[in-house]
Amino acid sequence: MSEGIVSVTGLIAHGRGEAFDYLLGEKTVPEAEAAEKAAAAMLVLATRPMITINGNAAALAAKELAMLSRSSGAPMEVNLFHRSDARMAKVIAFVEDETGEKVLGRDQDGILPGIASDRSRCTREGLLAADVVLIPLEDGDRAEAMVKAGMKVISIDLNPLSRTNQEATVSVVDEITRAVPNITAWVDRLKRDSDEARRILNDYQNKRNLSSVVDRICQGLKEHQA
Ligand code: PTJ
Repeated sequence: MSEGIVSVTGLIAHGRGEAFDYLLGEKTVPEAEAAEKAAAAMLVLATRPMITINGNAAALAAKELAMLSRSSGAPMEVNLFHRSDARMAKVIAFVEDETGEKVLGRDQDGILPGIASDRSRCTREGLLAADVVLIPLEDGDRAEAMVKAGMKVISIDLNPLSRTNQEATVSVVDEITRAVPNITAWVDRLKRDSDEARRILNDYQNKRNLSSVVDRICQGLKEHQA
């Protein structure tokens, strides 16, 4: 945050994430594993997958996201909620320095419909052309706008009740630095087996998976109380 990569509200979001991670035992729960597998299947079956990165995702997992980008062929694009030209340049430079990869976002020539002001800005080549988008630690309005724009959305968000997770096509309730390498490992396996990827997606039910995470948290709390 002191370097201007994470916003002040982003720091608060990290704290919220830590609280949910604590409730989940700070580990990848079986529901997260299932969602990570489905996320990988969706990425390998996509025509134009892409990864959108905000300040939080950049600070926590730039290197992990770049590995997923290389493995899945999904380009990375920086999109900021608390946007200024200076912060855009800073976050893009940070991700490029950390990863050695080129990142989209310098030339925001597109508008994601349905959200106000600068938050709608993105690239035509990246986000607007995508059919499947990975959105780690994303805000609910932007997630909803992407779904309305017809994109399939994969969220990574530790709060199973967040609007982002409720809107997403595949909701990964796991800590970003555990989730992304798990998704990458599955992409590496599934990219040679699209039949298996299709089977995984057919069997996967996002709403049921999300309810099961909530049940797991409630059960954990009851056991703690007993
Ligand atoms: O960098 P900007 O300007 O684009 O700002 C990004 C904001 C702060 C707007 C963006 O991160 C955001 O919308 O935050 P929210 O709405 O608080 O959503 C972030 C979600 O990520 C929350 O539900 C947190 O529980 C969750 N979260 C926090 N830390 C982690 C996490 N999920 C996975 N891994 C984490 N480490």
